[in-house]
Amino acid sequence: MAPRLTGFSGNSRLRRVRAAAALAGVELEWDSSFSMKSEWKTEEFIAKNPFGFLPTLELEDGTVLRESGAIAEYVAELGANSTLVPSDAKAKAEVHEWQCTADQELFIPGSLANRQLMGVLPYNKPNFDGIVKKVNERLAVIDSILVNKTFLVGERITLADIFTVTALTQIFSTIIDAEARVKIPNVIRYFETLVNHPKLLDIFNPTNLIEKVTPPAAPAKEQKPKADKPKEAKAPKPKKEKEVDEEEEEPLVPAEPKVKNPLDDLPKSAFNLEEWKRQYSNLDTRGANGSLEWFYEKFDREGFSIWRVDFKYNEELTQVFMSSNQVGGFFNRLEASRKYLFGSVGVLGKANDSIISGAVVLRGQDIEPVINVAPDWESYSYKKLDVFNNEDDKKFFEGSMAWDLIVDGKEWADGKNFK
Ligand SMILES: N[C@@H](CCC(=O)N[C@@H](CS)C(=O)NCC(=O)O)C(=O)O
Repeated sequence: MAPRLTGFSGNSRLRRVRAAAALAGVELEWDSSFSMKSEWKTEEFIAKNPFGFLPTLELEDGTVLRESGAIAEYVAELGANSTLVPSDAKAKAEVHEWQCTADQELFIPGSLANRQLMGVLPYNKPNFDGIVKKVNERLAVIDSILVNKTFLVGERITLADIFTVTALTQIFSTIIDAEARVKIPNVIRYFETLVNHPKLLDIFNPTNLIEKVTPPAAPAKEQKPKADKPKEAKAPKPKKEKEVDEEEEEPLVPAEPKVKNPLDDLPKSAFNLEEWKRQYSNLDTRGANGSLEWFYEKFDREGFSIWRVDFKYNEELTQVFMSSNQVGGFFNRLEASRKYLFGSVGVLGKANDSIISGAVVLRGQDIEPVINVAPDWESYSYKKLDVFNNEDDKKFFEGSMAWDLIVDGKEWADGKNFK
């Protein structure tokens, strides 16, 4: 049985292993339909791979190898006559050098900066620009090394090239745009040679190089030195307090509000949001005795409202799992409104042709006091739904709740709940 590779297609770390296998002539079993949506973090999987990261390679004797670099190395050495890992100790160390450079100097900083673009980490312009500057400086060094070289170590492709090209695909598709790439012509020539290698063509294409880095449209507030005035507790608040908010540090998960929330002063409601969250988690969504049936029976239209949520910048979305992480980040930043909010938001469509859309149920009739605790709330548009009188609104709401929503032919691919 061929070793079984598990990982997301289009992921640079997975490509690293597949490229090593393709060049070394090693057959791997790999399910190309595997995606972030797949139910992979099972108890059984975590027992074998406690870090829970992908890719992994499961061998015939049950061993599960992790770390894409180590897996690529193992696969490269399985190949008969493979020259991907030189036998000479010095050349082998040089290959390792490049593995470290690719990971530590390009891939990891690139991923940290990209997480800021995706909203998984708070966007902080000086920090983002600082990382991109460092990465560009390193690319300039690599460019000078490649002036007279086709490959990085010796005269043939080695793992050094596979590690480097996978880091390049990652940063070129996220934080290093066309304007930066023209400054490194030798790196680009090298990159083109590798991604168009006949054995690698299928693995690396499409490369999805970005034209221009676009900072988040409504950037999360940058961290500024604290003002002298005493810090106010973070809580949903009316618009006018925004300037105060700008001066606060923004933790990834905001602290519990310590002041009384105006939403607590609304007339008491018989609809229990916490109970709805339990019903939704425990019952099938649709059908007789499903959670939607419960919802329609108990919902209080005066005390709560239902809203459609749409990301405003869908054209910037790339991989489905990255967009799904973005929704997760948005939900994390709504922590302070947990008592007043329930949400079911998904990524619909496929890589490079997707949208983020879904529905939320919240306390009161106005969305802003509940949602504006998330610094990026203005990156989404909101429309109140009337699920009791409007069939389209009802269909949309139910599709969002049941995770089978289709919008303009785009099917629900992955989703997150805020509970
Ligand atoms: N150093 C590891 C990193 C693995 C990693 O971060 N994998 C990501 C996908 S790129 C993952 O599994 N993310 C899922 C999660 O964090 O739950 C490697 O190169 O294999």
